[in-house]
Amino acid sequence: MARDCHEITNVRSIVAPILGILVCILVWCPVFVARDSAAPAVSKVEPPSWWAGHTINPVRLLVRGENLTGARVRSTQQTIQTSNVSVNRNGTYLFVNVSINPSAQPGSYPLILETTNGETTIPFTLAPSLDPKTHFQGIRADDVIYLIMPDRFANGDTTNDAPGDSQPEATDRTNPRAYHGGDLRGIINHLAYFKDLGITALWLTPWYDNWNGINKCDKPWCPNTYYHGYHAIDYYGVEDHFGNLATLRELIEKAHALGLKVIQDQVANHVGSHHPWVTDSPLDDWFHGTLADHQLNKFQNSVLLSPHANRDEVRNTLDGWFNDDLPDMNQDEPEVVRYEIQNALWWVGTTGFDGIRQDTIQYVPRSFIRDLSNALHRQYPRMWMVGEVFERDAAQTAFFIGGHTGWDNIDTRLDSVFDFALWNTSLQVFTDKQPVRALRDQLKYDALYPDPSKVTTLVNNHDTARFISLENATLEGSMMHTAFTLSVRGIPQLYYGEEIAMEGREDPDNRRDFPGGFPGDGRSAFVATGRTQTEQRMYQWTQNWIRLRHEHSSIRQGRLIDLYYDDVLYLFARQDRSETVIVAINRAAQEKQITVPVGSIGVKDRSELIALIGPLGTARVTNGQAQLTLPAKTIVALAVR
Ligand SMILES: [Ca+2]
Ligand SMILES: [Ca+2]
Ligand SMILES: [Ca+2]
Repeated sequence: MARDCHEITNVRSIVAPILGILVCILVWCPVFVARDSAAPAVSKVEPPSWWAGHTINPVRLLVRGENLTGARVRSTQQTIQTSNVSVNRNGTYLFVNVSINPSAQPGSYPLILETTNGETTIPFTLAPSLDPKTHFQGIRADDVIYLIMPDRFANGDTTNDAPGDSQPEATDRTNPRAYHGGDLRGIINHLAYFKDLGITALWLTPWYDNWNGINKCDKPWCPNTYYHGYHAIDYYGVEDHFGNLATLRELIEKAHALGLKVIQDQVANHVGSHHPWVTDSPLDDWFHGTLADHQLNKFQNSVLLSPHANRDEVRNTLDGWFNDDLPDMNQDEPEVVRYEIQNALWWVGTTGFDGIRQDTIQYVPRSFIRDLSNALHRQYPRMWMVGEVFERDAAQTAFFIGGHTGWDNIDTRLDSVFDFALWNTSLQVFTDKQPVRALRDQLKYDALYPDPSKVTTLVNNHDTARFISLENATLEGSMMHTAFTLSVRGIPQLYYGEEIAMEGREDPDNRRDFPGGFPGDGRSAFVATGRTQTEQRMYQWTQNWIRLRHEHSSIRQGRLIDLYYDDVLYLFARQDRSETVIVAINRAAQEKQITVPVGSIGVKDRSELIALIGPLGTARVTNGQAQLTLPAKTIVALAVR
């Protein structure tokens, strides 16, 4: 605005400057004065709290408001200091560094924001730190993870089914794309169920606040909602359909008290299209592109692996908007990197959970994955993050796991990736589409991983059809697939309902309500008496294999050694210093006689192989071999004694 006045007064005449000044005073300046005279206002502070003695210090606040142009920010207390203020072009976002003296005590530390037109307060608090002995525990191969979609698991609080601003048809259990009413209270109410099954960690799909409106379109699936949680409108908010921050903290504390860990689903790659940043962003380059002008991500994912890829294909895959709809966060902008790293750490420190699942991690720069991993581990040494690299090619998943340096000289330091390659092979094998030896053939690519025991193996997830609904699927196949996932190397992850062989084709059919979780359900699969015979058989089987895993360190941590493989059989050992367990798969419709070369894994003659799971007698080892008769269409486990 000063420039406008200057241009008008810069007229080369004697009269013009006077006229110019008069125009400024009489016409233009009152307009600007009126606009400028509005007092500053603050509507959101991110993060709203932080900690003294934190590895990130100063913390950089992002303040949303109005009339922030020219603002200064100061602290009224000696123990915290402000610096490096910057304000966006519209005067609607302000960044400020806050340095916290390590001796500062928890409490309220409001900051004063001043412009020439007034002052206001930026609320900010220092929180007490949670006990690191009982929080931030990390995930390891001793754990068994259970994935839950909160909206579809159990409705423990009907008062939050339709928050004030939602339309009636947004909550509709007959519409697979509407909210169904499940929530955090429903999960709290069923913690004992997970304990009974043997689960040690719960992964919840995102609990960020999502838009409560309904998308209308001319497609068959409309109207649809964001019940799934992947379209955040507030990186610091809890979805109001699920509960609030207090409910979330209660869930995590109660889960911890029972020995259950919790994993947050984070989405650094994108936000939802209804996020306020879309129409007014903190910086011009906050996103890759704008709503009007951006690339569509073509998902050419292999260009991320290839050292020979061209720049345009790589930029499309990193910068393109997911589904053309989801604003892609620009991690090439340092302010975005700081914002997202602080956000990730704020959730950990505020709620005390134990691990992170990072959505679509391929689409953020590898340098960002590294910086985020380092920041997490620096503050919370046991913290664990698994990345979704949804690829059936182990070369690509292995490229993203930490512990080795890629051709780009980057070690992502990422703790784990999902093993979609082995998952896919297991689905194929146990629906008779590939020979059983394909399991061994896939596992040989473990050579690509710095430590294959760190991958996360999955039975299924919320983006894939349920096992029992696959072509050629049988209950026996489902049982073998689950048992294999629970006995092979890695950290196993189940998906709610697979333990009762729930049906469901592609998304959203694979996200049906858990039976008994909702008011009015005719039966409850949470208890044995409410399960069908098939459900109970699958449940007990899953429970037995989880128990076996908990009871045998070799299955959790031991080396995996191939013993025998052909079109219908695969036998492998899991072996550590203290024990050897043999897992034997027979997919054939007949029982099979097999001579197992156990001498090759150091098992001595006259040892016995004793069945841990499965209808097998005891076999004695002679001349380094054991004769087994494997029952049809099942998987058995034997201990060496
Ligand atoms: Ca509810
Ligand atoms: Ca919401
Ligand atoms: Ca991206």
